[in-house]
Amino acid sequence: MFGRTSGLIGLASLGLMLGCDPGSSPDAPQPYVNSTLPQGCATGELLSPTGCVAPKPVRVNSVGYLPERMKLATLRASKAKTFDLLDAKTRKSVLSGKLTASALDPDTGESLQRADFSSFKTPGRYLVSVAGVGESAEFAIGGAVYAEVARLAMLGFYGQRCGSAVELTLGSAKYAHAACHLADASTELLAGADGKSKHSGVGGWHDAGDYGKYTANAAFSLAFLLRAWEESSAALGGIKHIPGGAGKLPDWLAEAKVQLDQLFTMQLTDGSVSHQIGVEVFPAGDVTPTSDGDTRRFAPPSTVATADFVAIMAMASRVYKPLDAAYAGKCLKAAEVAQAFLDGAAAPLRPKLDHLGRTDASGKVLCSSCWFTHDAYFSETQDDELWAAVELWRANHDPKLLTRIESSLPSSVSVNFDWAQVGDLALLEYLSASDPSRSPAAVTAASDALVASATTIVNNTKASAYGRGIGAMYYWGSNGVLLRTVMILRAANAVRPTPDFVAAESQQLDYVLGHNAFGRSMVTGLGFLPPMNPHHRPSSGDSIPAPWPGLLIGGPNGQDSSVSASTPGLAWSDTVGDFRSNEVAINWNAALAYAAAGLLP
Ligand code: 9MR
Ligand code: ZN
Repeated sequence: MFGRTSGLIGLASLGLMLGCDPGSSPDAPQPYVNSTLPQGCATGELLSPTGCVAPKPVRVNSVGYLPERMKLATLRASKAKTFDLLDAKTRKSVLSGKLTASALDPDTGESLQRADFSSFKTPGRYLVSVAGVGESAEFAIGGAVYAEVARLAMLGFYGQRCGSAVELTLGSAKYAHAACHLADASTELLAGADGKSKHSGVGGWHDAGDYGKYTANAAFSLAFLLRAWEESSAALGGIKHIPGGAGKLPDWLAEAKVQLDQLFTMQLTDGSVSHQIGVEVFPAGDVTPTSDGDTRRFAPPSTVATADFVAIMAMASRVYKPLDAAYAGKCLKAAEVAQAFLDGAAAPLRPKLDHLGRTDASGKVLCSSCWFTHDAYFSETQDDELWAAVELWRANHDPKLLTRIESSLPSSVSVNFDWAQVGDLALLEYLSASDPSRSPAAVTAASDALVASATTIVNNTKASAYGRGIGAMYYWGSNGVLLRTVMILRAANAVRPTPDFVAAESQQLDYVLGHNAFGRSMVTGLGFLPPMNPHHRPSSGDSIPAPWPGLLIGGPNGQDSSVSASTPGLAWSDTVGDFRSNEVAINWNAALAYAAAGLLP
């Protein structure tokens, strides 16, 4: 009934095949220089939030390592045979070890040596030193190293808030914008009563470096935050990222509620859900949220958006119930109304976004691949309906729904799932339910699929120079895909506890925090040499040299980055025009928040 399509990594190229440049103005990437950035670092140095800094030859997780987990550092092949772990303050060696023999990393073409200091567990601040080569950035070893990662990831979401004033600080930098996009959104593309009525879509988060709001990606991102809360609520209660506090709810759930509240506004009178709020043509790269004056419109509804809405509202009803039963009830009702629409729909609704082409006076189409004509976050798969069914069943325990679900569960779990493979999320959510009415055979089959995927992730992690669970897959949003493997590993470990599943988890975070070919953190405002020029309009439009904090950039993209694809592991450039490797997006940040959440003390 729900069908299963694969879709795996065609995603990145899909946008290109459609002739679209999502993430930027449709016509061309818009490279430009933020003139407020201090220029002129010395050769060999890069700008960091604290000034010009030389990259370090020894690459580490520049935030830190948990005492009981793997601890790896990597350097270009050298004559050195040994390394030292130095106490950062005394600079005395606390551990000496052997470097591995050099080995070629095919992803980057670099020959590398590795230092393993996993056996050292004493909390403190350290660096890795290799005689004749140099040192790593400083990092911590400690039980709470991921607390700041989780807090910053949530601060990243806070900074993406739309429709309300936002003000946050990091160090001495103060980031702010007044309430934006208060006219959200025109209903002219909606049919019937919805097209005539005034309908406010204000609120939520900006999706990415653009200001669009997309139901499918909002729901997908929320699923990670809500699942994190269910798994780690005790620890997450201590994450305080909202300036001035959140009020009654814990900050984590208050942040998620900002987007859930906006999603209610996407639902139309017949229960269906608008695919997105967007513009015809993206504003220029340095337009701030409040100076973005283009008309924003509700897109017509889509099956994908409606099903994802059902799923996330049903999930939210479960998660918010203990804290706010009335809100939980409202969420469940909205989910049921949307599901009733889907049940009555004769055929899947595609978003039909292609009737808006800007024309000149003579009627010539000026922008044949306008943003709004692009099916952002649209996939032909029906696994969105499976995800909806699973979450609804977890809310209402309807046995008929369970029968349908169990006959439609995917037989495999993609190691690299993203917004277009929510069937994988459905399987994970099915397995996490404690409902005894599940068929033991279906549970076993789903567990086997999950464990097989986690085993592949472990094998990839072991084979990859930097411990990447998705190995050499480098495409649009690969950092998010990489961190999403943590959800598979964690879920697999819950059904079949396996030390390798646990060991591979933190290595994914190591990668985005500096244990990578660049030796740089890929989260703004965090760790060593973080991105300074993300494709993120609020960052480009303000006068602060460092970008808005807590945002994970998309990461190496050898398929369609502006950087050479022969060594895909190097295909990231910290330039504002490179939206294919250097944009930010809520589904990537959600994976970061989720991954860090499970590693808190
Ligand atoms: O994250 C999306 C990625 O998986 C797709 O390959 C890419 C092309 O379709 O689009 C990415 O999402 C972008 C979205 O379509 C529009 N806002 C910016 C998003 C991040 O680049
Ligand atoms: Zn806004």
